[in-house]
Amino acid sequence: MKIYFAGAIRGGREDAEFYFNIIHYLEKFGVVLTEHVGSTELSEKGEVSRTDNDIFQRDLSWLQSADVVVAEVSTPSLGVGYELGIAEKLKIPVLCLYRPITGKRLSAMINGNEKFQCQAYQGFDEAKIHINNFLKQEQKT
Ligand code: 6IA
Repeated sequence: MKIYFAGAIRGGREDAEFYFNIIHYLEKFGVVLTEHVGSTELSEKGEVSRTDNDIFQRDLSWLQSADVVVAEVSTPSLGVGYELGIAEKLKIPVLCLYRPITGKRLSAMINGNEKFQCQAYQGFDEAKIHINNFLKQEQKT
């Protein structure tokens, strides 16, 4: 199974450790195409050795080849929102994980889209349950 993980980069790296843990867990189920998104060494500046156009082209072709998309959407990110819109158009199943934070609400364009499975979680154990349920469903189809 090819898994495209999406998480904020220039949107902010506050949740990088969550991304890292989720990616590590997803690797039990298949290949995570976007493993670098979880790198705790990666700053908001992102990959300096590639141009933005290289990054865009590469990520888009990975997304087109993905069987499923898992996104951590607690930190708002233009790039993640764009990837989710494309995934929907490509009919790729999407799981959006987020941690409810007082005073912040998930965008209605994500939470209100019935094609996405949006699941709140508090800790990593809860995130793992959502991932198991989502991938079990997708492995059956
Ligand atoms: O708008 P953002 O930068 O927060 O968008 C983040 C999303 O766009 C992620 O889910 C990535 O798949 C994609 N993306 C944005 N910037 C990069 C990027 N920059 N490299 C790969 N994917 C990117 C370079 C940093 C690299 C070392 C991870």
